[in-house]
Amino acid sequence: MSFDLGKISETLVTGKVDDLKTLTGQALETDIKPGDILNQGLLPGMDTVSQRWKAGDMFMPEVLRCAKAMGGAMEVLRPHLSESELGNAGTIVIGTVAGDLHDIGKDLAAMMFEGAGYNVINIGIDQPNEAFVKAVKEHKPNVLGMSALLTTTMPRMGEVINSLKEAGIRDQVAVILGGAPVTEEFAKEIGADLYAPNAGSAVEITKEYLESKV
Ligand code: B1M
Repeated sequence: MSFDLGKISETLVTGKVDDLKTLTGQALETDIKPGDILNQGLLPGMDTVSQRWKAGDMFMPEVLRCAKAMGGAMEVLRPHLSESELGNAGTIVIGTVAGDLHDIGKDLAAMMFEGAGYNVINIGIDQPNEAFVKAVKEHKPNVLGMSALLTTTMPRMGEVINSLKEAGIRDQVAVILGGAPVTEEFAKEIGADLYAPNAGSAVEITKEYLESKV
């Protein structure tokens, strides 16, 4: 049975959650490999979303719908993906720092990372500094992502980096920062490795950084 994976990409871009789940299920009934459904159907769709968003051709509610559709499709697909097809881009621990309840941008970044093939451990909002350190020790991610939306909570990011140093694990993980008030200068100043102005670029910046370290 032939199946056009382009239809999966197109449906993802329209953000139709149920249609995308149905199509993903139909693709699984063919002889197409689950990894190809991800790599040739879903991920190119997320790339398009990311590009349109960056170009200003798509707005936040639409992007969130697409990310939700991606999440739904991944629920259908995940049980069929082998370990090597799932999360093989790396592992990222991501969370919002202590005192900060904003999670929309952080979750969007998490979904973008998941869509790009990362194993994502989302530790949530209002996470004390120790929770980040604990998660890094436990999951040994390639990347630690922190989000802050308040100028009053941004200092927690530097504190987490210092705690990683004190725990002797700073050099084991790349640190990426995001959130509306965070800037590249701030990220450099506190000793983070990377800064991403938006969720789509976070994935690209991280990918380039990890590849440069191989
Ligand atoms: Co609040 N809030 N809020 N808020 N809120 C802001 C951030 C604020 C700018 C509004 C304003 O005054 N104009 C202001 C902060 C001022 C400042 O510090 N400079 C503010 C304030 C003051 C507050 C309260 C203190 C209000 C009060 O109670 N008096 C309070 C604080 C609560 C707390 O956290 N302790 C508060 C509460 C809330 C709600 C709970 C009501 C709600 C959050 C709901 C939720 O997140 N579930 C809320 C919201 C929705 C906002 C605004 C309106 C929208 C934030 C948002 O979700 N944007 C915001 C005003 C604004 O930004 N225009 C505001 C959409 C989201 C996709 O963007 O999060 O920036 P953003 O993420 C972007 C990038 O930054 C980046 O990618 C995303 C997509 O491009 N990114 C990452 C983010 N994290 C990343 C991580 C990465 C990579 C990229 O890798 C790790």
